[in-house]
Amino acid sequence: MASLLWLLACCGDDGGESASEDVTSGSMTASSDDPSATGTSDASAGTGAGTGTGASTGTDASTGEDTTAGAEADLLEDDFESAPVGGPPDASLWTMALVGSNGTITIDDSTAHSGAQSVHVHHEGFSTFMAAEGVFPTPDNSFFGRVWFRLDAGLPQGHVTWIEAGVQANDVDEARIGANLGQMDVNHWPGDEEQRADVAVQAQTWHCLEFEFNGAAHEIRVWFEGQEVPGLHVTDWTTPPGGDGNNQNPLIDWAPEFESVRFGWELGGGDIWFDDIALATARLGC
Ligand SMILES: [Ca+2]
Ligand SMILES: [Ca+2]
Repeated sequence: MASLLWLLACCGDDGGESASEDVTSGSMTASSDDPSATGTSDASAGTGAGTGTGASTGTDASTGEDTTAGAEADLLEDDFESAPVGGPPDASLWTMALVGSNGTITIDDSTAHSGAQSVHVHHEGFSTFMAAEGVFPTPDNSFFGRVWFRLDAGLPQGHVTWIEAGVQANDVDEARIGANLGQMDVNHWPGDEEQRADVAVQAQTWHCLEFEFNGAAHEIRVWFEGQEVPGLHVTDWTTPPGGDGNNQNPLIDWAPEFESVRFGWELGGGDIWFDDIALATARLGC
């Protein structure tokens, strides 16, 4: 009976049960829409915003943290500037991984973090991903990533995944970064262990996300706008102190053999853009 009660109390995969966890409109409003921040032309010019990391965070402290990173993108780097608009991303870097999808993944020049182009994932159906597989295996079954992402809407209440890493087959053995219940989350499958944290994601705004999948240490770390998100630091998947999650039982030696890292959208539906995706053997910074 106790386990039944636990099941009833936990696992908000459908996102529909916790209206009390409303985290809309975070207080850390960025100043990136302020035209005085760049002083030239309009926001669509892009290049100024691409170098001005301070504009997206607005704090000297976070800018300082960025300078601690800065490794080379020694595994993969794509600014989505060379592939034709309206077509798929560079096939030498990306494998389409659509499972039960009615979505699309296309190069887009309507918005960009760097240059004039980004990649737009429009998701309907089950799973709409582009996968980087040629970089694996990586040393010690570990790697870092950095991506700029832009959501059309804010963080959804339903459970969705935007980045996942694991074996090549979908939903077999993987770790995920996405959102649930209006928070960002990290999530493990199978098992559905989850940790969540409040992160000030704004609609129609480019944000920097960094991650580390450390398969040797069975660890995940996540940085948002150059600052680590403690609630998304995974070791044994138990809910961290002061954090949110659905697991109280340690999960040991959980890391998959990383063969693929996928960017896109799984579950729910919506639109996300990615730009300046980079993978490396050390932390890159924004
Ligand atoms: Ca670009
Ligand atoms: Ca998946």
